[in-house]
Amino acid sequence: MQAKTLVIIPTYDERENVGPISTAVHKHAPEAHILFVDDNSPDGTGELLDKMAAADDRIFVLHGKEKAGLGRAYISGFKWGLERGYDLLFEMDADGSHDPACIPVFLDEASRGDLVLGTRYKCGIRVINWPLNRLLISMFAGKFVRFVTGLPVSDPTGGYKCFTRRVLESIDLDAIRSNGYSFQIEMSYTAWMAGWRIGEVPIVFEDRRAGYSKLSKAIAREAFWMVWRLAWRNRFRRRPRGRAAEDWAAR
Ligand SMILES: Nc1nc2c(ncn2[C@@H]2O[C@H](COP(=O)(O)OP(=O)(O)OP(=O)(O)O)[C@@H](O)[C@H]2O)c(=O)[nH]1
Ligand SMILES: [Mg+2]
Repeated sequence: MQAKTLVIIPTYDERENVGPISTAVHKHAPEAHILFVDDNSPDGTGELLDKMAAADDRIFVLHGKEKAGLGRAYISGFKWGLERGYDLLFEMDADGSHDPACIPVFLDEASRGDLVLGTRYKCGIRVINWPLNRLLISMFAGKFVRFVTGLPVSDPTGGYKCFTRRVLESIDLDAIRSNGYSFQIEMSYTAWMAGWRIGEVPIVFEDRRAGYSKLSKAIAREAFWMVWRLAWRNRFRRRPRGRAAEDWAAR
């Protein structure tokens, strides 16, 4: 039987992007359901999503009251998906940076692993249309996360990923505190520390086609401090603990 798949897409002012992204998801994964989590976007994305959901029974929308950050949007999306019995829960940006053509590759890897991360930086660099300074910051941030926490992945700030249900069920979602890039790091780090097997698949990342970036200095600052906080939480231990460590070694 095919795994019940949910693609969660947070949106804030993504009016031009939500139509094309849902068409592309269904082109490559016709049976997947899509859950948009919109934070009352001033540009009317929420109303457009309601129309799309009314026209296609594979599309769903959650509405937040105000811009509460990417992390909060995903946490409410995960809870929604777990309550409704999905087996695989994807994270994907709305802006076209995460190519839905990769979904089948994630699905294949998820049949062997517990958490699958899209990576821009393993076996080469696959980032299109980013200014050099942004690329260097992103690559350096990845190295920094690995250096401080030991998390053995090549692109820990990436936001294109696929969780199996068991991983999300094992995580106390209400205890996940971070919101911006550090949300991606905190989720993967928490899964890894719990002993889950992490797989990586190569993705090509393209800068957003339309709309504007919501990245801010505050988000970068949050990520810097969160990395230290995560490492401290486990007293700078660099591998999963207890039974989890045995599970990890056995894999
Ligand atoms: N619901 C919700 N979605 C958000 C929020 N902030 C960002 N998003 C969405 O999260 C995704 C990633 O945000 P982006 O602004 O693309 O961040 P980024 O990919 O790091 O930066 P750019 O690609 O340069 O814009 C997009 O789909 C955004 O619309 C938020 O506060 N609430
Ligand atoms: Mg983006």
